[in-house]
Amino acid sequence: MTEFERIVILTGAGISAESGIDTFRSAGGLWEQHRVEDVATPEGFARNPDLVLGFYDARREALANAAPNPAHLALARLEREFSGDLLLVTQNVDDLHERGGSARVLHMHGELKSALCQSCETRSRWERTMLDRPPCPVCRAPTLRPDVVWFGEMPYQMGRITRALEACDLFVSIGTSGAVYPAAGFVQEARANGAATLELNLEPSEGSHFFSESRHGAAGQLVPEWVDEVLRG
Ligand code: BJW
Repeated sequence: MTEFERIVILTGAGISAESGIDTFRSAGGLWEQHRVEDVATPEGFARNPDLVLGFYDARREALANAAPNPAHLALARLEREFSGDLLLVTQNVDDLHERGGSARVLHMHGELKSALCQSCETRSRWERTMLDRPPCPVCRAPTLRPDVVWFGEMPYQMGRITRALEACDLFVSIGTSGAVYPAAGFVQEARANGAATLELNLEPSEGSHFFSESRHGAAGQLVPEWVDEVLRG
């Protein structure tokens, strides 16, 4: 692993599973409890805003009782100690990477603790509920929505991610099913540019066959082991 100088890491819900945060597609996961079309699309929000605001309020509240696990901590250690370039991209809307010590995290699907005003388009840090229609801190309109990326919307910072995938020599995917694009296509973009590709996931993901190496098991064990390997040199 020592030969790598530019690493891009993509994380998904599986990295936070051992912190007690529900994943989406597992048995008993969020998509068994709610219809995706109802809670994770702009159309669902337009149809029933109370349902969607309540869904995200409950997840924001659950986050308060969760703590980062050894996988989050290991990636923070990698950021501190790796001498090359590192980009950590997460599809997760939780803040467990930051609370684990990562200072630079790109949240491509937004953040639970951020509000997007539909009137003035300002993004504001947000820790409270939205179901009660609080005013936007900037324009005072009661038009806040969760600052998350729903199906049919453009994920954040795609230009920066694409450039990093073009330049990286290692792409690592951790705890994601590979079911949602554009993130699911990152492995092929990195491979097309000659990067090595590694998957760390509980089970083979939908795109497992695209990776040059796959390791299967719990992120809380696999990620610290892999970080040790990289830093041992
Ligand atoms: C463990 C573990 C442990 C468990 N240790 N592992 C191309 C083809 C087909 C369709 C499309 C396409 N391009 C776009 C689309 C449409 C659509 C899409 O992908 N649809 C699919 C259903 C096919 N995509 C979009 O609409 C996206 N926008 C877009 O494409 O814009 C246009 C565009 C064009 C060109 C370039 C760029 C853009 C937007 C997608 C938004 C997704 N939003 C959500 C909700 C966010 C807010 C919220 O959190 O509520 O994001 S959906 C949900 O899925 C969430 C997640 O971030 C995302 C991925 O889920 P993830 O993280 O993979 O979780 P799971 O549960 O699926 O998997 C967990 C994995 O962990 C499993 O494998 C477990 O085994 C594993 N695991 N415990 C290690 N302890």
